[in-house]
Amino acid sequence: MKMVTFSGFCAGPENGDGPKGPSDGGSAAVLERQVEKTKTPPLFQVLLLNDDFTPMEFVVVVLQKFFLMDLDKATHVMLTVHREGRGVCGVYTRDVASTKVELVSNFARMHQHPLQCVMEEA
Ligand code: TYC
Repeated sequence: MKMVTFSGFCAGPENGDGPKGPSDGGSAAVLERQVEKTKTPPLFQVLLLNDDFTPMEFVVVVLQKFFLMDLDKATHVMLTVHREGRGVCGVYTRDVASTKVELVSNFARMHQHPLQCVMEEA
């Protein structure tokens, strides 16, 4: 969405010393046109990657705990990752996505699983 605003500035010599305009007896007007561009922030997918060692049950717990999925949804996403190599857990702004990646990675490391969680622009 683009917004256009005008900031008007009018000045004129109050004591009559300044330059005189051709028709207004000495006042000057400046109009500035400003175009404000509002950009929507980029979104990032958070993904889990498959590996051969992380237990399926652990991945389901991760999806429930950090991505607020119910058991059915978490099982479905886990099986997608298992079969296809990767799967989307959610789409977030940069900071939220980055925090999820950190939390999941730390949780997996804490439990000594090699589970990889990454983010990429949507
Ligand atoms: N492939 C793992 C297994 O057979 C399960 C798994 C699923 C691991 C998803 C990681 O992101 C993952 N135990």
